[in-house]
Amino acid sequence: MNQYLDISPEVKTALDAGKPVVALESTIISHGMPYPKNVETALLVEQTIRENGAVPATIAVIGGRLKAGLSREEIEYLGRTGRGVAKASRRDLPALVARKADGATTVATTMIIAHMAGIGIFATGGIGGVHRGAEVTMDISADLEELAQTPVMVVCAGAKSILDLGLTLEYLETKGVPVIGYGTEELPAFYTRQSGFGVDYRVDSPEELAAMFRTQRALGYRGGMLVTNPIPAEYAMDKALIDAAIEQALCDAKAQGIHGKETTPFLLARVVELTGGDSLESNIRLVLNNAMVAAQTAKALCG
Ligand code: PSU
Ligand code: MN
Repeated sequence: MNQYLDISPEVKTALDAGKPVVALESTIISHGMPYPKNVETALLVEQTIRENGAVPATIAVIGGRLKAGLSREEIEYLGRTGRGVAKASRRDLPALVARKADGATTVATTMIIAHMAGIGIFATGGIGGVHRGAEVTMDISADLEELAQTPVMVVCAGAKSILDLGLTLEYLETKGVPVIGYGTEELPAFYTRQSGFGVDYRVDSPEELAAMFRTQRALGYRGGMLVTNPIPAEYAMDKALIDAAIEQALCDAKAQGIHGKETTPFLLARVVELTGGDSLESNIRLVLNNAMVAAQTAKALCG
């Protein structure tokens, strides 16, 4: 086992017994939602995974240790400290570990640590991708490179249109990452069920997701798989309303000169402010929905 990795006793017992485990990220806790909703949501996501027959492993860096499986206190700490905890993507791990610091893990880093721990499936809200204007800024999330090289299935609700969804799909195609629609032929756009872009394959059951992932492993591929699961219709947002908030958030980011790793957290927080919390409720619902599908798929993978 990696010398910097700590697997919680509950997660370790489950993994040793071949029981289903689902990884969860912590940037969504510290940088993706405001306190205390972030902590409530993180605990509710864990509960949803348990109710669907799997063990949750929330991932973070604490005191320089790579943690797979957090205590309630650790989740509370990450949520309360919020943006005071470093956002940890792939390039940040060496510094944080060497300095014995704390970090909230992005999709990329959660995949790295999940894979180290032997966890093959991970549920979250939305992934990072190719930003609008990336043909000039070159702002492309490290999440996409991680999907290209780390064998973890990521269950998300697509990506927010703070990104260029078309370019994000092109990038994933180039990198050989299968993009699966769960019960849909269209890429979901996080707050809404449709984006106007098609997915590579539609899959309608956890068993079929498990079969595809198993086959990807058996083929000897090194990369992962992206499962996009649309937000339940009753929680989807009005497209015009959310598009207007995103446009405004993008304008504000430009006006304030936001760049680099601050871009995504800034846009996420600004959209929540502009929509008066409606988008936060949708965000919570879609994460719970992804946790359910991931837990069911983790069970199918063990069966
Ligand atoms: N998109 C969301 N919610 C999030 C994130 C993205 O809708 O919480 C977080 C995830 O942790 C993701 C990270 O991995 O932002 C991407 O950041 P960046 O674009 O800087 O790579
Ligand atoms: Mn970026």
